[in-house]
Amino acid sequence: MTIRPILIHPDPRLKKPADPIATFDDALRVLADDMLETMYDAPGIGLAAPQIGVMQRILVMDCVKEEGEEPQPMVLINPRVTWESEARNVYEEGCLSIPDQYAEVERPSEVKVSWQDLSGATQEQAFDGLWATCVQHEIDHLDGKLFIDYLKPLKRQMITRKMQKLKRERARA
Ligand code: K1U
Ligand code: ZN
Repeated sequence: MTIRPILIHPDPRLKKPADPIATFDDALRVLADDMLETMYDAPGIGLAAPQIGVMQRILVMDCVKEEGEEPQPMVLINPRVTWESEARNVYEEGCLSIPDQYAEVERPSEVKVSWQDLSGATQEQAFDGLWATCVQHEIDHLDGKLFIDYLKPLKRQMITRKMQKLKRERARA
């Protein structure tokens, strides 16, 4: 398994919709393993393939945060929201592609998601709480959308400028 570098905003690959996956082979299993290792190493609770520069519709997540609790890694391929609740939830979101920046985002508090697993079989499950927030944040990545796109333009601009500065500093180091 390999820890892959995570792209930092702004990057054109983070703004582009990813392509559906049609081939369920060993290369896809390697990609999923690498994404899980990259997510746990970061550390994060989710990761979408475009964040490591792979423009395919696959995401991983594990929202079990408590020490000592059994990890619950999930791999979702070609995921889509099939139902969303009218009830909304506000959560202070972060993003591995926008380090150290957090902002409140309002989303449906429950969603039903359909996806394919690594064997290509279709699965469907309802998510709530942090899992619901996370799966929506990750599906947004597959559609080229970032959590800062929900913010007022001034706040978004401020965060983008901070990230441009961070990238310049990292390039010099
Ligand atoms: O997609 C990503 O950039 C990962 C992101 C997912 C996410 C966080 C919060 C709300 C919605 C989606 C992260 O994992 S940021 C890091 C983070 O939240 C975290 C890290 C360590 C422990 C607990 C949480
Ligand atoms: Zn993110």
